[in-house]
Amino acid sequence: MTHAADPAARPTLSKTPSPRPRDPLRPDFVWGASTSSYQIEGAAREDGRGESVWDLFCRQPGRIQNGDTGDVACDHYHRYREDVALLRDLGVGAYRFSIAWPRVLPSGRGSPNEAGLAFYDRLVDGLLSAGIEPWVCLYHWDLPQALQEAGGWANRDCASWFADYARVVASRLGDRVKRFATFNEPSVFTLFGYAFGWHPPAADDAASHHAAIHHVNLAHGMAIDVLRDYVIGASLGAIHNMQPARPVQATPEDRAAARMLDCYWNRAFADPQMRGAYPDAIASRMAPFCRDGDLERIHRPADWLGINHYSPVYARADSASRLGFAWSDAPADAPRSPIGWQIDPAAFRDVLLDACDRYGLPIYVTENGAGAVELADASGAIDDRERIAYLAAYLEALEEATVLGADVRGYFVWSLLDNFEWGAGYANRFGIVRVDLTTQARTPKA
Ligand code: IFM
Repeated sequence: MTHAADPAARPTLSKTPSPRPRDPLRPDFVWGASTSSYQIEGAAREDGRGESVWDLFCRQPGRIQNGDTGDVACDHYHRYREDVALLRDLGVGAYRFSIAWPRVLPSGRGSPNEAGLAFYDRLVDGLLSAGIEPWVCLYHWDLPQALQEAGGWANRDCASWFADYARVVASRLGDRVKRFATFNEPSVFTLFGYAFGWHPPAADDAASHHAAIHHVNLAHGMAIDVLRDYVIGASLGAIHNMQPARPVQATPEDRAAARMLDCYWNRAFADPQMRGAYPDAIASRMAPFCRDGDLERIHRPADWLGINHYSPVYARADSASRLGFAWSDAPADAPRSPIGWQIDPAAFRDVLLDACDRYGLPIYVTENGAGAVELADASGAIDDRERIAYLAAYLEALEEATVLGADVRGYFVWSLLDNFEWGAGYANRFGIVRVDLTTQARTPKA
C-alpha cells in the first residue's frame, strides 16, 4: 500500500516536538539556506547587467507594495563575502541561489557578459572555500526583458534561448558546481504572470498561459540535456512548489475547482517532467502547443525533486474563470503565520509522502520558512519566536514523513536574508538574518 492510498493511517502530529530515540534523518542529510538573484543581489544597473522583467514591472505604479524595487535589495552583489561568512557561521552545508539570466546574458541571448559570470565565479569560489556546497538554480523568475519583448515564455523559441543560457552557465561553473536545478516554482510565475496578471508580464490570457507552461517544460528538458553534457558528475533536479489544493467550502463546485487548481499548481510541470504526461484534466488545453516528440524532450532523467512548501492553497468555483477555478484565501478559522499564511505542518508531511510515491525521486526541500512583518528592538535584534515555532513544527513534520518512508535528503530554509518579497516588496520578511535596508547591516535573528 502506498502512503498516498492511505492518508487516514497517518498519525496526527503532536503540538510540541517530542524527543526521538535517534535521529531519523540520513547521516548525509543536507542542511541549507536558499535565496534568489532578483530578491537579494541589487546592483541592477552595474557591470553590464541587462534589464529583467521584474525591473520593468517594479517601475509600474501600483504593482509593488510601497513602490519597492530590487534595484538595491540586500546589495548581495557587493556584500556576498559577508553573506558567505553568515552561512558559514550558521553551519549550513549547502547554499541554494539563482543566477540572474540578464546578468550573464544582458539581452537574454548572444554574447555573455564577462563581469556577470565573474561575479558568480567569485561567489562559488567563496562558498567552496567556506566548505559550503553551491546549489545553482538557473531560473528564479528574472527573465531578460529583451526576451519578454520577443514574446517571453509564450514564444516556443524561449526554450532554446534557455538551453543556450544553460550552456553558458554550465560551461563556466560546471567544473565547481555539480548541483543544478532548472526552474524554481514554474507554476507560480506562469499562473501569476500569464493568467492572473499579478506578476510580469501581467497577462490574463489562457492561450499564452498554456503556451508558457509548455515552453517552460520544454526548456527544462532541453536544459537537463545540456547540463548532463557539460557538467561531469552533475546532480540535476527541478524545483516545484507543492501544496495541497483544497476547496474553500465543501461543495461539489469548490471541490471541482480545487482539482483544477491542483493540476495547474502541483502537476502541470512535475507530471510531464517526471512522468512524461500532462494531467488528463488539462491535456486537451496543452495539445495545441505540444508537437510530436515534445513529451520525450520534456521527460528527461532527473536525479532529485526539489519541493518548496509553506502552506496549503485554496480554490473556489468561479463560472467566469477560463481555468476552472478562482484563487481563494484560506478559511477564516485557519491558524496563520504573521503574514496570514495558513500553518499546517501535517500538510507538509503529506506532501512529502505523496510526492515520494508519485515521482519516485529523492526529495530535497528547497524552500520552507515563515514570513513576518518584523520590527527590531533598540539594539537591532529580532526575537522571532513565531518563526522558530513554525520551523520546529515543520521540521517535525519532515521527520515524521521520513519515518513513514519518504526519501527526504535535505532541507533549505527560506530564506537566508530578509529580501525583496515580490508584490509585497520588503514588508514581508522571511530571513533568518535581519537586513536593515537603510544601512544593509545583517543581524542573525533569534
Ligand atoms: O520569496 C518567495 C520565493 O521567491 C519563491 N517561493 C516562495 C517565497 C516566499 O513567498
